[in-house]
Amino acid sequence: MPVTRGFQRRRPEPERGRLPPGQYDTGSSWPVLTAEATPQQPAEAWQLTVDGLVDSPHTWSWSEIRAFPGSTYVGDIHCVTTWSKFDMTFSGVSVDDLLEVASPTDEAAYVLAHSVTGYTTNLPLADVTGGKAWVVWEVDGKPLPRQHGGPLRLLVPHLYFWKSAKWVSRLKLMAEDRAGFWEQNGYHDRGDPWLEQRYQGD
Ligand SMILES: Nc1nc2c(c(=O)[nH]1)N[C@H]1C(S)=C(S)[C@@H](COP(=O)(O)O)O[C@H]1N2
Ligand SMILES: [Mo]
Repeated sequence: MPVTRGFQRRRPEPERGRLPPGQYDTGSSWPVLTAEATPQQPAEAWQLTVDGLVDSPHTWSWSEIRAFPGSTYVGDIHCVTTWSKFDMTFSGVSVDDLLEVASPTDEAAYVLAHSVTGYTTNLPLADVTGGKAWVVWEVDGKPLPRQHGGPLRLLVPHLYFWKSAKWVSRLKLMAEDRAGFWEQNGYHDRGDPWLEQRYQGD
């Protein structure tokens, strides 16, 4: 169907309701939040493993990861330190595509994401399936900068951004939930920005 132009009034963007409670718009700046030293391992040496409660544990090389059909997220991100950033474009592979190869067992209910640095973060399996999570290597059409988790980071934009592990190297599927780095240090287990789940007990 042809697109009708001209006489349709363009609706303004619905800005109201876009910021989760307690968040502000960081505008064009993109803060860097890193608890550890930035790893220097070259991209070509990068590997990504999906293991734990799966029928086919799998490790992909850098070139194998990038050979997956591409998948892009366009939207907002929300950091627990109260900044949100609108209209980001991240590209990589959908976690669904990785899990289709690895094939989680019936017992798998949680994921612990690991960075090469030792940083970890835990997620319910349901929060990384159904088109809600990616492993990305591009932002705004360019390689993901090192300080922002390049060459490879997890992206789970519907949860606070600490769940999006930078320099991701492993997704381990588990039957039980196991607290990651910030979760052990008082952050909320799930981290839904719309429910303002910042800290344990929120
Ligand atoms: N490996 C690793 N991943 C991490 C972090 C970190 O310290 N180490 N910080 C988390 C937090 S608290 C946030 S808000 C985002 C920050 O990503 P950015 O630095 O690209 O903005 O990464 C998340 N992933
Ligand atoms: Mo954060």
